[in-house]
Amino acid sequence: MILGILNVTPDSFSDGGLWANTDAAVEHGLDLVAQGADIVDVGGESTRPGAGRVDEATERARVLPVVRALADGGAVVSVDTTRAAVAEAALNAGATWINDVSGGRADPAMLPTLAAAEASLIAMHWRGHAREMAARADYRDVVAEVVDELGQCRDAALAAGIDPGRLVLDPGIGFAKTPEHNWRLLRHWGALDALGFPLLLAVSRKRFLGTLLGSDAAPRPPAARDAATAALSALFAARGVWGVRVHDVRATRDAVTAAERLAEEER
Ligand code: PMM
Repeated sequence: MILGILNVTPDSFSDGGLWANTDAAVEHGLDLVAQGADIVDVGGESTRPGAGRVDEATERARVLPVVRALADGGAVVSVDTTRAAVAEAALNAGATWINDVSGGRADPAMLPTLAAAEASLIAMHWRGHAREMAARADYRDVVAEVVDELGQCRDAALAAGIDPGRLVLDPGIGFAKTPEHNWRLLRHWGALDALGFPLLLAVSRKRFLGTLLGSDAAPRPPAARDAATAALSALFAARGVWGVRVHDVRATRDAVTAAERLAEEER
């Protein structure tokens, strides 16, 4: 599955401000579908490291009209939110997926709300909101701790009544993690299979790719990280990851198609 990213925000790290008005956002979302996105992931609150929270009314005003128009246009829509009330309104407006970067932890009403609505959930590994997360990038064994903490998220989601067939897990690359933590998680991705659920890889344009392609002091700018994003997405698609979440859908769709064709030949 390819999730195409649609940030309806003025301040997201790579596409902030580009799709901040409803018409531009809807047009871009439909374009992502035309480029090969299976799901359009609409976000109204930036989770970039250090970002402040937006209030609920602003988040709703950004997201809901876009969700409604995309769903009316036939797109499968996911909403990237940590607020249960925004999730509920988005589901009523036609979204079928909620992508919660806090894995249900930020808002205690989230998991019961999604269970009642029979929504599908992407639950990400999380250690705190954007302001706090850099200070929490502290692990003895990042792989074991992420597996353990994400397992607790999975258990909470199932205990709340979320259908196991509607749950996807994501280790949260770049969230409370240094570049070294991210690379370790990617290297030991197989350990996440022990969680027993489909997995999402979300590396698109992230800073650890910028520092890889440039330097710590002068990272490659976000929009010039798409080839590296497509390469990792293709490698992980060939290994059977459930989905990838990307900004540049066209490049990733082509890369994934070629990688899967080769994987088919090898079977
Ligand atoms: N990263 C961002 C936003 N939402 N959702 C999931 N499930 N996983 C992620 O890694 C993730 C996310 C930050 O990137 P963006 O600002 O480009 O959307």
